[in-house]
Amino acid sequence: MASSVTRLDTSARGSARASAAVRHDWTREEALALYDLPFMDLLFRAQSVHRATFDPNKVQMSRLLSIKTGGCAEDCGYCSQSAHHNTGLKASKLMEVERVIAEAKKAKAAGATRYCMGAAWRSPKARDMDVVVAMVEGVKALGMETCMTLGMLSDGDIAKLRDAGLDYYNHNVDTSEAYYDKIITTRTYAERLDTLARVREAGMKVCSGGIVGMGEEREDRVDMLVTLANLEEHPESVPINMLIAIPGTPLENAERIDAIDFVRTIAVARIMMPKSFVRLSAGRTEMSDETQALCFFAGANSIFVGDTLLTADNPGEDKDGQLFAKLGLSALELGSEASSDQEPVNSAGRQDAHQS
Ligand code: SAM
Ligand code: DTB
Ligand code: SF4
Repeated sequence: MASSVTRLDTSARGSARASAAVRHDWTREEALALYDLPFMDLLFRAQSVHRATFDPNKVQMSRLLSIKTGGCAEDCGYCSQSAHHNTGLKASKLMEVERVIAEAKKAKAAGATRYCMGAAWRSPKARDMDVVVAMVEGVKALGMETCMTLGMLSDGDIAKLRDAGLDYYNHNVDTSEAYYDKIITTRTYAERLDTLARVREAGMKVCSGGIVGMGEEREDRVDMLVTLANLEEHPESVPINMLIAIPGTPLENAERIDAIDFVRTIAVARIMMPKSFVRLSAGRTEMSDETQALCFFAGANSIFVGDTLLTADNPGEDKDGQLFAKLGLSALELGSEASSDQEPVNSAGRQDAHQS
């Protein structure tokens, strides 16, 4: 390992452009060597990779809505919505389309560009599909990007969502394949990968990431990132959630992940998936401004906004407004994403200096 650390260490000081190459052949050893780099080298390298593609002072903003809450047949050990756990959450039926559109309008007014609708299902029932299709069409008509997370999908469901114009489908791998059965037993890792592959095949954008802080080892964190980075195409969006330990779930007493380890996970995701949006997702209410700032420096460039996620709390507009003002961050507007063909610029419009 010492030699690969040295090699990575050297390239950390090399060209930001070269290190932003998109690869799909990452090994666990390479990923671990990145994870174990001296923190300053890791962050410098992640920030260099980040600047090769993105404006480092812009953050994409998504808003979540739980369109069907609780009573879920799956046994995901972290989840407030599983019928297997006693979390005291009140289950509800699928929301009415008009209400979803009204909520999406509010989110747009508050600055969100993408509306993510989540349902506590193992997979949607046929009768639900007409309703979710109407939701996609209604939210799209507002001029927002749409994302749904509905569990596993049949090919028919996928075609309906694609034809409705759904932009992103979220389906997380959640953790490493090795750790997975400590967390979920009712759905396999292979089933998750299969759903992701079929969504991609149908031409939709993929949002896939996972959770850290579930008692996993650092090997599990990097294995999860290797799985994501070695997909045929990188997910356009990679949510990294910090476990929100929910009373009544099997993970209620999980030991909190060290903030530096969380930042390392974000940095490795940024380096391995250089052109993807890496989302600093669940768990921000428990993070200091300083931890979040380090996550942005490590290459996170997307967040969930608003005071709720699906069932849990999120910092909300005022707190995020203050944080963004302190850090000089601002919202990424729709259609303004830097593409890999562009010269990287910072928000002051200057081209970033590249080292050679
Ligand atoms: N039921 C659908 C599914 O699981 O495919 C969609 C909704 S589910 C809540 C979406 C993702 O949210 C999960 O895969 C997990 O990564 C994340 N998540 C759920 N509960 C969480 C928690 N307590 N802390 C952090 N992340 C969580
Ligand atoms: C993702 O990776 N995180 C979001 C979204 N995708 C669907 C969900 C976070 C849920 C946090 C716990 C809750 O609100 O219940
Ligand atoms: Fe159900 Fe999704 Fe929660 Fe798992 S994460 S229990 S599938 S709502």
